[in-house]
Amino acid sequence: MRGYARLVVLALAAVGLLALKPSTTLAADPEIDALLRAPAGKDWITNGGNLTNQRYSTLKQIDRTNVKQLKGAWMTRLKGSGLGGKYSFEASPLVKDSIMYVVTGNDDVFALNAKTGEHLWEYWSGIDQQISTVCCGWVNRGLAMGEGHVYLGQLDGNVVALDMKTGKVAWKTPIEKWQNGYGVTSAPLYYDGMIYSGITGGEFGVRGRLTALDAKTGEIKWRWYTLPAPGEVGSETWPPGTDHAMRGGGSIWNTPSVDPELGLLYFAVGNCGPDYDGSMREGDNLFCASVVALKAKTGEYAWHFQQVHHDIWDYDAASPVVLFDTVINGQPRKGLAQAGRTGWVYILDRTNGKPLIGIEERPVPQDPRQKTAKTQPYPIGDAVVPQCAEKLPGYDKAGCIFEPFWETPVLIQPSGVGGTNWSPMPYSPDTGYFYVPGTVRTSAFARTGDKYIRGLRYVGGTQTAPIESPMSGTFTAIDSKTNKIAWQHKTPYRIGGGGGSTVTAGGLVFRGEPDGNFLALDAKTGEELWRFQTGFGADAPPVVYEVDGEQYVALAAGGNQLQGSAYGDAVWVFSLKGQLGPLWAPPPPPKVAGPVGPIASGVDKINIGANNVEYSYAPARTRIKAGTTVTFTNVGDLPHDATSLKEADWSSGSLAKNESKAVTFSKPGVYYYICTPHPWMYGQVIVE
Ligand SMILES: [Cu+2]
Repeated sequence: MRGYARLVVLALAAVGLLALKPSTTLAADPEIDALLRAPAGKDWITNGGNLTNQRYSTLKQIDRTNVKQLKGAWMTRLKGSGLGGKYSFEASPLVKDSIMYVVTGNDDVFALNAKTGEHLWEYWSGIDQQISTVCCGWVNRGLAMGEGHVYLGQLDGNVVALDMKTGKVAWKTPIEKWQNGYGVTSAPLYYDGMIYSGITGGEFGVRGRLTALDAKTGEIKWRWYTLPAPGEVGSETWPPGTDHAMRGGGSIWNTPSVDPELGLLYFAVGNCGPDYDGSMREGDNLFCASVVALKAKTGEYAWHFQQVHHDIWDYDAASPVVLFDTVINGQPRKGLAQAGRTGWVYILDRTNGKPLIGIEERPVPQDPRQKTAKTQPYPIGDAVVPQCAEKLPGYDKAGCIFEPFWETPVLIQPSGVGGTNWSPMPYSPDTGYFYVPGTVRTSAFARTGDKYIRGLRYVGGTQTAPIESPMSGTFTAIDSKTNKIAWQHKTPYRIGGGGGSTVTAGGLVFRGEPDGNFLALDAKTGEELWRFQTGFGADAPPVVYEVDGEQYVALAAGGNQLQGSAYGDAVWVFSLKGQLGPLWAPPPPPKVAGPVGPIASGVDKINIGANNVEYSYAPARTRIKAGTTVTFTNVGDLPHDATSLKEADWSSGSLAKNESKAVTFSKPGVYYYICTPHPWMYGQVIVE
């Protein structure tokens, strides 16, 4: 209890910080409970730093004046775990009592000495390498901690508790089956004897949910479905007499936050399914693309705010919800903020879900075939990315954020992979700013209509960046009092999809870049103060901690499948006494769109429209020897082709369903190809 009492004093002394009051009844793990409620300091015990998800550290040994001296204290490799093109390394390491716990994209967990990097124990998940329902890279965004365990969710649908001392499995509970389209990629939240876990699968026709488990035993205590059954709150926003809501998506991609005083748990809900086809699901489609508050103990619905009505653009709310306290018009207010794929930050009153600064319902363009909503919410303030697409050759139409589309492709920004995706958004009580990572990209949207088949992709259309169209990012400080831009950097790469940052009382924002650079910025002005090349894609959000009076900043560096950044299995830790210098820069990620994903080696059979993805090549990229004959087979429903983009020197010709064509590649080179009637489909053959 000594640690508990000390932390309470610390929490109460931290004037101006959102110090959540200690519980009146004894918590299941009093020490962790006190740490969760206090501003993050010596330890970093939960994904977002504490229950607010602010990612704000009170440590200030490293500050604006000395950050230039920062060097590597240690770097370690994680034995090849999660090392490869299919993986992303996006986890925030946790640190407690000088031990670091980190999880890789293969759901393997490592305990390290936080001062030296020495390996203490490891947990190898052994997850099935054939999981076919991974939407967006093999990734795990982090761990939770409490009652002597570290907790993780796995891509195979299991939630697992490990003994903190040994890494041995204490319990393992399947919350769903990956074969049904489900998986877990978010860091769970431990709070007062419970583990809260989201679930993914919005692209596989799932019914999203939050699952609460007993932290001691793994027993499932309750589930709250993001898609209402008939008669439940929100069911009136789905067509009556149909079961579209039961496969309507609503993933939870992020770690919830908690206000213990209000007894409320908050999280954001992802896109509706099928993603791009709203024709059969007339209505607002709650609780897709919403922020939801539940009673933390029971899972009872408290309130919601829907960011996008009747979503047909894949506008997930995917970044973690952030709690903050503020003063507006002289009144203290309890705030909540979430950065959306729309490019806006949604700022709400967390007691009731009402807009804190103002969000207006405005009329938007209509397409009756898509059953578009009449109005959409427009937050007052600034968007962090452009919200209108520019016209490109080959496309008839370019539109803005809520432009509808049908079967002819329409270019739209920010698009369902723009704005802020999974990257977290920190908040500093010192500056009053949110630090918002953004992706700038155009997508061509088209509706196709998919048949629902359990466990297969069910997206109803496509959104693809036209080949060689530019992609970049923004990093923006948004003033929490006005929702307006305080400062903004244009970034060379997309940073809204992975990555993220952390802010400190030393007046610094730390953030990584997909090209391997790790940066420190002045939190007030945005001025870049320090930069270090980690040698791998630096796409994970950093964390800050202290051991033996020395402050450290840690970053997982292992690249990101969606960014195309250099993969790795490294954990870098920095301090003022560090001695390690930078590594060579890895190959930078692309700045224009093209085929993404791992490059298959020696594969000479390419299927078009496989796995229920009509507009796709699988594998999209292959590397072959000169002289190899590649067979293109159309297993989709529509006629497609594969035609060399630049040379126009080879083509499969139009292939009807189940037709094949062999193409022999005799000359070495890098060939991009597209489908002539569907130019947003593309693939790559590398001939060596
Ligand atoms: Cu095609």
